[in-house]
Amino acid sequence: MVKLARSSCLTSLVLLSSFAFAVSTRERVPTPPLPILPLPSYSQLKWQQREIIMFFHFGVNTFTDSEWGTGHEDPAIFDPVGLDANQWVSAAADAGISLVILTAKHHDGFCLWPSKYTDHSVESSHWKGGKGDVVREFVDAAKAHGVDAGLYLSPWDRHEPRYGHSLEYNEFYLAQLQELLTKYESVREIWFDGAKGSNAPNMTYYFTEWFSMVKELQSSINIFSDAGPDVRWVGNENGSAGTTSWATINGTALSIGNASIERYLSTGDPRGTDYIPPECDVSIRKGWFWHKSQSPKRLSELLQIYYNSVGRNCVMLLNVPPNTTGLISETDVHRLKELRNALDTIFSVNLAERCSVKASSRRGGKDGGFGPENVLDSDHLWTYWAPGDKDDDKDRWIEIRGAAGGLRFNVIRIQEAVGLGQRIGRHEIYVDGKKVVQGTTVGYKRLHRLEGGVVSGSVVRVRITESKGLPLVSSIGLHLDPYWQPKDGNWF
Ligand code: FUL
Repeated sequence: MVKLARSSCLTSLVLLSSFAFAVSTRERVPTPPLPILPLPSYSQLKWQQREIIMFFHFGVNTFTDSEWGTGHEDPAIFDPVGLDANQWVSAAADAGISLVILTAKHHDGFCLWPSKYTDHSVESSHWKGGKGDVVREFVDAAKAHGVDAGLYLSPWDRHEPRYGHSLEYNEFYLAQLQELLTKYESVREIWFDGAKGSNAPNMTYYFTEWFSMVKELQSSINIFSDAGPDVRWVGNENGSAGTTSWATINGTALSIGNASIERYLSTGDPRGTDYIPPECDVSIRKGWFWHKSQSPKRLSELLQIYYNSVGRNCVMLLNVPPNTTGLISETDVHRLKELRNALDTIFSVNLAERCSVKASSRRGGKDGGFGPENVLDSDHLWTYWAPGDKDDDKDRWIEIRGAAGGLRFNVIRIQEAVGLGQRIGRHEIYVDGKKVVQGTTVGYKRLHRLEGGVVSGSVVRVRITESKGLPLVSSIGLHLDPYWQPKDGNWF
């Protein structure tokens, strides 16, 4: 017995050591490089990929032809007899938009849902005999169209007498927040607007309590405010981020409603310790609310806004206000369709797809999985070109090679694998050896609409001249934008 046990012991030793040998000689699969912190959260990544989202400003201002209500409006004026939230959401869905945000309460304090904490709401209006609920109709329509819903709840409330009494008002505001975030199922973005009139009473908002409560009640929500914590304001309302646009920023340097940080908000900070990407809020018309006298911006202006927001690592939040009937005006629906058609025309064809691609080096060698061909696949986040560790950081490049003179384009798109951290600080682009772009950040998406118009060539080289660690490029596109005629000028 003893002998037998010894020999089986020996056999297992031999087996174990040959297994260990097999493990140690197995070829190592190259791994992704270490992420560079801070990283986006799952919800932030999802938000970023939406690219364009939509705002609906609607309330008593729609009926008084104003932008900031006084708080003394008679609820009886609110009577959108033909209100159809399905028409709003279908206009958004047809434009390819996957998240819509409604002003549940603007600065005038009038609530579009029957809040039990105030009588200044739809319940006191004539609309549907006081039995209506715009927020309910809005979230139901969004759900029916497979679109996500978000809500705006103005902190500044010109109707509520508790405003100016910090504790009482914060309790009231938190009560309304709880109502909205428990009654209307899943809410994907909540908008805390920092705006308030210069003569408004002093108020301390209890942001820490607000934000904690929001996260407690909604698991996949992004909180927007001037300072985040998930999405930050871009610092202006014209839909334009800085040409340098970091998603990273120092959260501790930010405060809500502080005009002196507007530039910092628009550029972000390469040394920022927090990942809080910018959102560009802008209206399709001059005002946020519907006014009979206003009409939608031209298509060329909307395209410019797209390039200056989505093309600069931001999400574009486009406001399209319902009118007094309770519908999105036909002119605006038409403009949205034009915008979608134009974006599809420009970006559905990537001329680089027909080309070969080459790079200065690649992580893990030929079959390492990080080759330059990854920039031409349809995954714009998790497959990417990574240069080798030993590549000279002064000369990291990736090249698209077409037939001689065979490429004609006027837009270059570059995307970074931001899931591993935003890294690129400077880049240059050459066409057949001639520099056509001198750029800074890339981020989730960088679009360069060439100032000189259409270029023809065969080799497009993107050089990464500054990066935090290895640059990781997830996608490159060469596009032809027929709407871009820079020589005609006068675009904005
Ligand atoms: C601003 C507000 O004062 C405007 O009325 C609008 O709601 C815009 C989105 O934010 O700060």
